[in-house]
Amino acid sequence: MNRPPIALLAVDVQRDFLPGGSLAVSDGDAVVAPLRALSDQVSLVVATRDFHPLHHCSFLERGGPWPPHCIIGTPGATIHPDIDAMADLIVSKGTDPEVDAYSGFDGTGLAGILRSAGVERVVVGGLATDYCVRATALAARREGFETEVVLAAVRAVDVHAGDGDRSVEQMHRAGVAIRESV
Ligand code: VGL
Ligand code: ZN
Repeated sequence: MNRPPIALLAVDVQRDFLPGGSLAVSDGDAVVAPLRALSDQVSLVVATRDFHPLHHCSFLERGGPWPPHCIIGTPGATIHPDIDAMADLIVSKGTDPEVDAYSGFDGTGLAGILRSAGVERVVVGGLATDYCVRATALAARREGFETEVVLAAVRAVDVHAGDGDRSVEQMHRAGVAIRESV
């Protein structure tokens, strides 16, 4: 018997989260090379994207915490070309103007898709450690997948100093395996 397929979840590697973007994560482009290397270790690559309509409820103008970002149809929403090229599947989240979604499992059907493909284990990287990576990894674990986060392949927003490190601790306590490098 072949071993069950492993999926890489490349979270929100989009122009607005990369240096120069509207919600740039510092050193965010450092995740691309490790994600490319990880893609060679899995049989399925899923890219998630934050995909908001104009005037999304998470934007400052609506009393939300964030500047406008990843607006559908704008360059800022586009996935980094290297990640786009290796993705077998792209899932969009945060598309409802009235609901924010940090997890790639939130309203996307991703858990069912992975189970249908026989996936039991997921490897998670991307942006940002303290928001969408954290939410996606915790949801994967909750959905029953063996879940691993690769530190070389994530970067944090760190609105408050230490947010990224605290998120890693929280994921670890929730049963997510933490791997340092590819
Ligand atoms: C994210 C802030 C707002 C993320 C998405 O992808 O981590 N962060 N929307
Ligand atoms: Zn967002």
